[in-house]
Amino acid sequence: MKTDLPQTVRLADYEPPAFSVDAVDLTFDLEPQRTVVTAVLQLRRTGGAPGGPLVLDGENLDLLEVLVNGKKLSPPAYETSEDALTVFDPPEALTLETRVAINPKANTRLEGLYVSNTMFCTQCEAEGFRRITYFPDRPDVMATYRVTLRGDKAAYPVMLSNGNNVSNTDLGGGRHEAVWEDPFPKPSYLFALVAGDLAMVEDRFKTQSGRDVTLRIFVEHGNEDRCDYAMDSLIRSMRWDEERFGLEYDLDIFNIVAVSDFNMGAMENKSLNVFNAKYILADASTATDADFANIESIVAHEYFHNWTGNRVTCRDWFQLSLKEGLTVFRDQEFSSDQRSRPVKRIQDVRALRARQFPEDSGPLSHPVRPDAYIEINNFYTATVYEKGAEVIGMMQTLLGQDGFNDGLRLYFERHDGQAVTCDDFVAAMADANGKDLSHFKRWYSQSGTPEVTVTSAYDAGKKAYTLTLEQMTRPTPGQSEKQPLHIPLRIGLLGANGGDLDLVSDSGALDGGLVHLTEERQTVTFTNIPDRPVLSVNRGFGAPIALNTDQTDADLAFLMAHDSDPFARWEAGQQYATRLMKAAVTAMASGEAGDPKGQDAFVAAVKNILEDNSLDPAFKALAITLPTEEFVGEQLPVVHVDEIHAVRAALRRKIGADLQAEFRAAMAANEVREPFAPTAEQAGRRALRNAALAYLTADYGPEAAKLAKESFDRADNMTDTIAALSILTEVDGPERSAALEAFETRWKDNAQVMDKWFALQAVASRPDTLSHVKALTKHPCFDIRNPNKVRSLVGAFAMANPVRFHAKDGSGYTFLADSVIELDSLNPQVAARMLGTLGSWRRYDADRQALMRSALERIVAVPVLSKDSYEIASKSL
Ligand code: B3K
Ligand code: ZN
Repeated sequence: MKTDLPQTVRLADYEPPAFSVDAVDLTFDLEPQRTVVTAVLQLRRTGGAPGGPLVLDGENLDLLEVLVNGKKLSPPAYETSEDALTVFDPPEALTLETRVAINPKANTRLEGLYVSNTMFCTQCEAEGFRRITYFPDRPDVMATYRVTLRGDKAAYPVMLSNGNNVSNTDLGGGRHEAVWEDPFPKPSYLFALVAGDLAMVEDRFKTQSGRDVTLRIFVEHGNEDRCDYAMDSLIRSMRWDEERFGLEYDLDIFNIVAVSDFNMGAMENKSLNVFNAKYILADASTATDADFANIESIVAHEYFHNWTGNRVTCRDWFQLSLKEGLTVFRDQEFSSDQRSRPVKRIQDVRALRARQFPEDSGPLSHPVRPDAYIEINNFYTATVYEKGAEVIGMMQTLLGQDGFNDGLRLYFERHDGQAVTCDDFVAAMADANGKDLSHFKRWYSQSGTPEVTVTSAYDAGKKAYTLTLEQMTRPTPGQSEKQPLHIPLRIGLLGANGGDLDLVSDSGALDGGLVHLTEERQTVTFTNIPDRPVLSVNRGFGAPIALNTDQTDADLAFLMAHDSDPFARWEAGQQYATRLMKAAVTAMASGEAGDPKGQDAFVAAVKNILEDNSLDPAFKALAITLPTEEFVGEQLPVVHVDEIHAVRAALRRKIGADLQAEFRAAMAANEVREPFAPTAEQAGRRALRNAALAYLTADYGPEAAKLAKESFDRADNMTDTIAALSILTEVDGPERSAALEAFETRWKDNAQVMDKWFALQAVASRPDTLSHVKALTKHPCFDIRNPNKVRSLVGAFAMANPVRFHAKDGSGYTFLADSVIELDSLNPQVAARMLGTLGSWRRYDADRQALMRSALERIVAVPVLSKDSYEIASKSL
């Protein structure tokens, strides 16, 4: 908790550790309210001032004993403070033994060792290990660990830690002991332990070199039959990483544990991944297609960390994207190979635009490699993760897949077992390919989304087509001057028949279909172009930029129908719809009528997509979905909340009304009649069927209520159930409460499914939503200590319901601030996450600005505020 103003940590101040730790021996005597941790560290001076003290991190520890080389110390030979243990005059090499007591049961932060239901579990990344024992808790201190767990045999029959289980002993008196040894040196943030009465599901995997690996998933009793998909995803990830990158698993055992109380999605602890149960447990009746896809990608992500993160880790937390950007890139590639690559790309771009673009244009904008932080947990951001992955993807574009693989091989050759930097990664990529990536590297240090403006000119006489490309990045906090970046742009020119023209240019910037935009302004001239072509630019969204072009509405409709790049087809539709909605919002905000006629051509283009038999249903579902209200808001100088909501809803109603027959046909054609399977193919049909249903019910009238209720009653899987229920939460008839009650009665004992029920009510655009949300905080299934519940109710309301969260009277802001303040004293990490949406206050009208600011000011003024919330709230102001 903040006593003085919290300190800023800076990359520029990095110093190597004064002492390294060669080996760690930990013993846990596990009791929920008083666990005693004995740590024996083999330390060696490797830096710092000669003769300087040994300083170890430690927070919330009750120190019982300190021994150096077997001799007990007393003050003043050592000293403790709120966050450290200092040992004076330490020998150059020493064995340090400490004994501390901690209270896992009282740990509501869910960092360090805590109790979830009745099981013990840990979360150490980023700085949780210091809440378990005194240690140089920084990623560049890598050591081998031996861990002894002692606990009640009946309460904790399962006791797990990293590495191999080397012995199990009955201690008598109802207690037992398990010893685990991890042979791979690792940073403390990858330490984990789990103890509890857990059920287990087991499978096996044979690696390409013939190692037999035992795979286990531990869950609460009763959930054993909901682990199949996670296990299958794990096996597919292991195979894929061998095939794509030649990376093989390195131990004989790999464990996953699912826990109900978890601050994030999952954690890649060496050989003992701990997961939010939400991303393990699934079956047709409880999980949606989106849940299955998330499980697949998160299981893969954590598994992939074994090489990108664990074997090679980060030197310091500024380098977080070294492991996170790279591992996101890897899990995205995996999912693309398992499912549809274009569909995956569209989903990833939607997520990037929804989360990273606003971050990058707001007060919390930071580079992929940040250079300062107050609380590192605040930097597990869309920028570090998703923009970081885009930067890796651009390197693959620049080097080609083979060149990229060579770079990765060199990276592991050089750095296996080390804690390194983003510079080391780029150097391996550059050296393996004989390329200079120094200009490209600005993507790591420069924040903000580059805006690229493309203007075209066609010279009919010369049959030449010239593009002028200009890039600009707006100032961001701490960076007023911006430099041009190296932006690879995939370009296509479509001829009158919709096919791609051959690209011929004498410009050095063109390389295949790729234009390298490296300066502020460049021109590229294509020759031998018979007629004015239609331009397709930034195909595949190869660069994470915002684009302005001089494409006409007709160009966009043409691209929607013909572009050979599926991403670009989708994107053309999004740009077209955005254009129409922006115009209508601007007109409405200034009291004008607008020009609804312009919308007919767009509806015709949507009809085209629906009826194009060459497209798969998953793609169609995405292509007919309008950009979100948030996305439209970002394209406007001022976010006119109510007008945007009204305009988007009206456009959806119009599309639904104009294409009734087409949507009915799409529903019928995409009905899944065979038994449920979580395949991409079935998921695609369900997505299109449900998108069609949503259009047919877009007016939320009595007919809509009937149709949605029918669909709800007939649904035999969670995807269709949720699709219907999300419509029913908007209607006014009796169908609404009937469906919500039926759902609650059926699922009240399943926490994960109830999360969906909370979230649906929180995102309903009805005027009475906030009063429902407030009432739901008193529901027996709601618990402010459970992060999933907070995210489902408070998070969904504040982050996915713009029209109600931004209610003109400020009630949404007040509710959020109250929730954040209450949560901050329990779980700062989750509290800080919730308040991010207030940071965009400058984007709204004057009244909302004032209300949002005062909510932020109220949070900053809390006398005992965590540094997590302090950093987000104060930087937002
Ligand atoms: N590395 C963890 C995230 C830890 C977050 C700490 N606040 C999960 C992941 O990215 O795989
Ligand atoms: Zn990760």
